[in-house]
Amino acid sequence: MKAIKKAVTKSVRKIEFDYDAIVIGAGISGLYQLLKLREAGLNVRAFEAGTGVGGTWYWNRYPGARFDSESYSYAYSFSQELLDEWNWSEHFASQPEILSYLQYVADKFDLLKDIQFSSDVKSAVYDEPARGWKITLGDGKQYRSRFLIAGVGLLSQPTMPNIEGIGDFEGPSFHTSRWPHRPVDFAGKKVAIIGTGASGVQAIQEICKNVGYLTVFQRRPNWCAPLHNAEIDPEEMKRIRLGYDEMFDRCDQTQAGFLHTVDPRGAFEVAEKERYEFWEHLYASKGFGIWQGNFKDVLSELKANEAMSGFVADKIRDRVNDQDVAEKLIPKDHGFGTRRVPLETNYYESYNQENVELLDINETPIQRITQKGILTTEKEFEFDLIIYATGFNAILGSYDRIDIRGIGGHSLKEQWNQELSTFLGLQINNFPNLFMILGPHALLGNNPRSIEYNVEWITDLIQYMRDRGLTRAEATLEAVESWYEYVLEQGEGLLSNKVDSWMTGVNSNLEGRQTRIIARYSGSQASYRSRCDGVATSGYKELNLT
Ligand code: N01
Repeated sequence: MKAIKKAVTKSVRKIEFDYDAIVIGAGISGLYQLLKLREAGLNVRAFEAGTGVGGTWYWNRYPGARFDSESYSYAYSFSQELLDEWNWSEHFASQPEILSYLQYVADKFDLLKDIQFSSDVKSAVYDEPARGWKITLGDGKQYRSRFLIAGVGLLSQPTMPNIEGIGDFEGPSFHTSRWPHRPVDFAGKKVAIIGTGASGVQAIQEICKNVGYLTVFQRRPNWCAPLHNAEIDPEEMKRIRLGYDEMFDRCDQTQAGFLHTVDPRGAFEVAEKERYEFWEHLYASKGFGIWQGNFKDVLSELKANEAMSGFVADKIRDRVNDQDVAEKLIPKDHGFGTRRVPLETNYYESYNQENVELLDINETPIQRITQKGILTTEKEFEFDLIIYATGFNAILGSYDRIDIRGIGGHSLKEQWNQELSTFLGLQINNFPNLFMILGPHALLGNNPRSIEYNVEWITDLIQYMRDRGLTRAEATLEAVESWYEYVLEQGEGLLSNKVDSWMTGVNSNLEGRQTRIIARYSGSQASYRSRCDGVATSGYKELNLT
C-alpha cells in the first residue's frame, strides 16, 4: 500500500457547491442516505442511472426474482411509522412487491424531489483546493458537492459471458439483471438459460411453469436449499409487527445480521442421529437457517462441511428422478455453503419435467452463439429466446465503471488494482470526503441491516464535521492498513474464502479477475460495529479531519 505524495492545502479555495452532498444511486442505500443527510440539514441530491427508485430491485425484474431473506427482516427498520404501515404479503416477497415497498418509502419521505433519474455518473473527481467533488453525468452535465457518497450496490454491474457471437443471435436475449419492463411470454417457446447461480435458479424454477422447452446450460452447479415461502395473513402480520423490536435486536446480534443464529455445537459434538435430525429440521425450515444457523463448524471445518454436503447431495438424489441428472446437479468442486446458497422452490423438481433439459457444458462446451441459438461441441441448438443469468462484476464493478479520481488525479481503479483496501469499507486513503455504503471490506450479509448502520455512521461523521467547521476527512494510511490486516485475520479459516465465487472476486468473464482476493469482511457483525463505534466515540482519530 503506497501513500501518494500530497499536501493538504492550508488555503482553501472558496467555491459555490451545487450541493452539500451528492449520493450516487437510489436503491436501499441511496434512499436512506438521502433522507438522513437531508434530516441533518444538508442540501443533498441523488443521481440514479435508472428511471425509478429501487436499485437492485429496480433492475432485477426477471421472473421469480424475490428475497431469499425474510421480508420483514430485510427491510428498513429506522421508522416506526413505516413498520406500522407496511404489510408484507409473503415471508419472502417477490420483486414487484419489494419495488412497490421502496416506491412507497420514497413517496412517504418525499424523496423523489431530490433524486435525478436517468443520470448515469461517469466520473467523479476530487478537487483538493475546493475540498469537494465534481461529478460528470453521461450527458456531460457536471455538479459539485463537498461530500460524495456511493450507494452503488455490490451486484449492480452485470457481466455477459465471454462467448463469441453474442450479438449474432436474431431473437430476443436478456441478462437477468437487465430484464425488460414488460412481461415476457415463454409459452410454446424454446428458451435457453446460461447460468445456475441464485438468479438462474430463481428464474429456471419459475419459467419452467409455462415454457415450450427450457434448456439449462450449467457450468458449475450450486448447493441449493428449500426456501419454504408462504403467504402472510393479516393475523400473522400483526404478530410479526409486535415482534419487530425483538427481531431487529436479534439481527444485530447474529453473525451477519440475518435472523438465524449459528448453533454453538460442532457437527461431531452431537451423536449421528441428532446431527441428522438437526439437518432435517434445517432443511424443512424457512430461509437461510440451513446456511447461517447450522453447526458452528460447517462453514469452517472440512470434515463437518463434507458431512453436511453429503446430506444435501442425498436430498438432491431423492428429488430428481433421473440419477444422471441428479449427479450433474451435485457440486463436486466446493462444499455446501462455501458459495452463496441459492434458496429454491421445486428447483430440483423442474428437471423432472419432460420439457426441461440440463446440459453440462463441461461435457459439451459452448462454442459460440449463432443467429439461431447456441452451438456446442455436440450440435447447434435453436432457440426463440436466450437468457443470460451470468452474474456480476461484483463489489468492484460498481466502482470501476465510474472514473473516480482522488488527490492529484489519482485513480481509484488503479489503487485497488494494486491492493484492494479500505477503512471499514467506508472510506479510502487518497479519496477525501468520499464515503461508501457496503463498500469492499464492509460487513455484508443481511444488507439492509448493514446499510442502515453504514448510513448512520457516515451521517454522524458529516454532522460531527459540520458542527466543528471541518471540511475534509480522509482515512489515514495506517488506519487503512490496520483494517486490511483485521479483514484478513477475520477471514482466516473460512472455507468460502478458498473457493472461486463473486465473494472472492473471481469472474471468469473478466480479464484479470481469475485470482481470488479477499473482497469482503467476513468477521462478525458485532466486531464490525464495535470497531466502527469505537472510531466514532474516540473522535475519529483514524481519519485526518481538517
Ligand atoms: O450470479 P452468480 P447470480 N459460461 O455469479 C455462470 C445475489 N442474488 O446473478 O459458477 C457459462 O452467482 C456461472 O457459472 P460458474 C446473490 O448474492 C440475490 O446468479 O462461474 N456459465 C454461474 O452459474 C447471488 O449470489 C438474490 O461456473 C457462466 C452463473 O453464471 C448474487 O446475486 C437473487 C459463464 C452466475 O452466477 C449473484 O447471483 C439472485 C460463462 N461464460 C441473486 N459466466 C436474492 O434472493 C458465468 N456463468 C436476494
